[in-house]
Amino acid sequence: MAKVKRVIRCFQCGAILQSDDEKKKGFITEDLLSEKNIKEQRVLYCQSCYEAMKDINTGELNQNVDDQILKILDDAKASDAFIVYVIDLFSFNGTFKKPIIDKIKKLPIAVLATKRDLFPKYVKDETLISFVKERFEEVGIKPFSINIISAKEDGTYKELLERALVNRKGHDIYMIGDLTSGKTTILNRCMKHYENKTRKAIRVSEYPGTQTKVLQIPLNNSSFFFELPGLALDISVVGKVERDVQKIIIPKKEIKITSAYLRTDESLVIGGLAAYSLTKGEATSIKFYSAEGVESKKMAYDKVDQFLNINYNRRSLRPVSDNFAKFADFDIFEYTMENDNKYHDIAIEGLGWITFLAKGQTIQILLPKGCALKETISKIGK
Ligand SMILES: Nc1nc2c(ncn2[C@@H]2O[C@H](COP(=O)(O)OP(=O)(O)O)[C@@H](O)[C@H]2O)c(=O)[nH]1
Ligand SMILES: [Mg+2]
Repeated sequence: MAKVKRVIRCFQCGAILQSDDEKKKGFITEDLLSEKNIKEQRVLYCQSCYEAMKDINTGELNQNVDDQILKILDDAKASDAFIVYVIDLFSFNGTFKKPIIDKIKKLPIAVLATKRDLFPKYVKDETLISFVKERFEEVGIKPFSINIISAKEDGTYKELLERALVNRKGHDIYMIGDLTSGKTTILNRCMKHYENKTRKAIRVSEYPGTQTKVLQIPLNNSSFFFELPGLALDISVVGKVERDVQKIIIPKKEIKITSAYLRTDESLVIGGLAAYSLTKGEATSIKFYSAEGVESKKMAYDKVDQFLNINYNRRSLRPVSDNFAKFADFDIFEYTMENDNKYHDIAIEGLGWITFLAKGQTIQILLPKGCALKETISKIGK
């Protein structure tokens, strides 16, 4: 009788893995191609794919920064402008783009964190503020101020406008923020309280020296408010899926919380887009935070691949994106948690996050390729 051996392929390029010839396709070191790794169905990559992917997520993801925006921010920097930085509280880790941060970090930055209404009432504003503050400090920004706001409450906008006008100390104001972070909503509310005391008109026109259209609002005869184009959501799930999928994953009302209890080798699959799996450690209660329409389902870890394959055609667990059809369209990362008995979050940018007590578990996350993952100590978790 012939012996049958399972052929193991690279999860990325599909090459058959071998550890005989480093110069040939699919090479992987012998220790990685061990019986144990194969038995445990560890995801394996050939050496050259692994090298090519190393920087993804652990280093810097492939973020596009519009040169024109950087050019505009050169002016902001040179003129000591006041920056209004708008973030969407549900998802803003993808907003931090190093070239942009480098231009603005020495300027006074007022952070407006929008969509407060997506969070339950019991979450205190101070909690959200300290979360935002930590994230900005991580990238080297000490915000001048942080305001937590919601379009559902009209009261705050007059005060915000007045404060910005005082704090700018006569300098221009530049508003930046991701696409769909809520800039237009804020501007519309503030404009109700704005009075044009100049002879200049409010207009959308090319920013001097660029081909980029910018909203310009005169503040007095020598200074302006500029609204920059929205920053691309290039490392967010939102930026990688079709419009109808975006509509499902962007929350419109209070975030849905799904509870699950994962034993070792169980997974919570999130539509056809992601999965959180407990691959090592004791059984763990998790909570998954997402938009209302995002469906999730618990299953055995070793059924996930097959399920995603079938679900791509059947669409029984939504949302499913046409852009994420096969293995190679996803990334897999593994977090080995501390054993600090504190609540931690692991967020998939634009899609949601899980919260759980860290007890040294290994959590594996499958997510759309090129999207950011962020692990933090939880502020609102329990
Ligand atoms: N729930 C909620 N939705 C908001 C809030 N602010 C903006 N939005 C929604 O977020 C989406 C993007 O807002 P918009 O102001 O156009 O963002 P912009 O792309 O930065 O100009 C729209 O669907 C808004 O209705 C808010 O405070 N709460
Ligand atoms: Mg807008």
